[in-house]
Amino acid sequence: MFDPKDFSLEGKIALVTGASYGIGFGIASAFAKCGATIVFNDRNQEKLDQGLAAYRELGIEAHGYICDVTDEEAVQKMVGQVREEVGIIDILVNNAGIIKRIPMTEMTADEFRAVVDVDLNAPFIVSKAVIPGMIEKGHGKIINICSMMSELGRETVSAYAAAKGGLKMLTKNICSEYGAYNIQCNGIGPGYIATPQTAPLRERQPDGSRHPFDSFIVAKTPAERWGTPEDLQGPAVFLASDASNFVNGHILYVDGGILAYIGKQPQ
Ligand code: NAP
Ligand code: GCO
Repeated sequence: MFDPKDFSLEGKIALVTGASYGIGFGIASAFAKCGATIVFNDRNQEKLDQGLAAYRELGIEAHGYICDVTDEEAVQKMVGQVREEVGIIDILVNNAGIIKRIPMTEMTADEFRAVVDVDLNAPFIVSKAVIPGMIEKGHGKIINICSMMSELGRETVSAYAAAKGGLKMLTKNICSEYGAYNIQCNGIGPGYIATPQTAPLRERQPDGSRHPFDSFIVAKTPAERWGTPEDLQGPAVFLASDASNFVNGHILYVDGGILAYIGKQPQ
């Protein structure tokens, strides 16, 4: 029988990677409001301290760790430390991500690898570290932050699109491989969200007018606006909660309708 408490995250421990600010911070804050204990990481002390202060401002006592998610040894160490200091992780959000906007024929193989390392290899590394604890506990939720680029391409983002397309399939594979252990692995595919990652696409022109890409996104989105990290909070809570226990291997696009829309017709 339906119980609204199924949406609660009371008593759950959630690790959100790269969550000092941006989408990760928004998702972790919502989890905390629903009762979860928050664990997050960043690459350096300064950003970690900024994150801890931002959580405190919202009344959230988050646990912060310095860890580069591409470093398997460091990730294993962090997950072990979290287990000792906080407890076994129930919810993992693979949020940390980077983008390099470079035309493919000008991109070096090292630049391509660097993007794939953070956006695809790291979700594998962190999930691998966390899944054994979830099996031990008898349940687990993994949410991979995918992208419009899990479905679509565009100029300059070959590495990002390849990684986010791969992340969609890693999501389906974790579902396939660990669903029998009561682990649900789903993805969220955000539309264009106003965060530091997309700031260059929204920079004002010297004459004060909108960046052409900014206007393009507003025109391409039926909601006629950029998304915010807050737009992702409800969907993330749903996928982290018992309310979604039979939802597995799904990518939930939260995009104001971009993927449904062919775009404005020429006048
Ligand atoms: P953001 O503002 O650039 O934040 C990214 C976060 O990831 C930062 O905290 C960053 O930490 C962290 N990070 C990057 N590399 C890391 C590493 N190796 N180890 C640990 N942390 C690392 O990005 P965002 O817009 O919030 O995006 C969050 C996620 O959503 C990404 O996966 C992104 O691809 C995805 N996404 C974004 C959009 C969008 O429109 N904004 C849309 C779809 C999907 P530092 O401070 O140390 O750099
Ligand atoms: C870009 C953007 C996107 C978004 C997002 C869309 O340059 O096209 O950065 O890739 O960040 O992932 O869902």
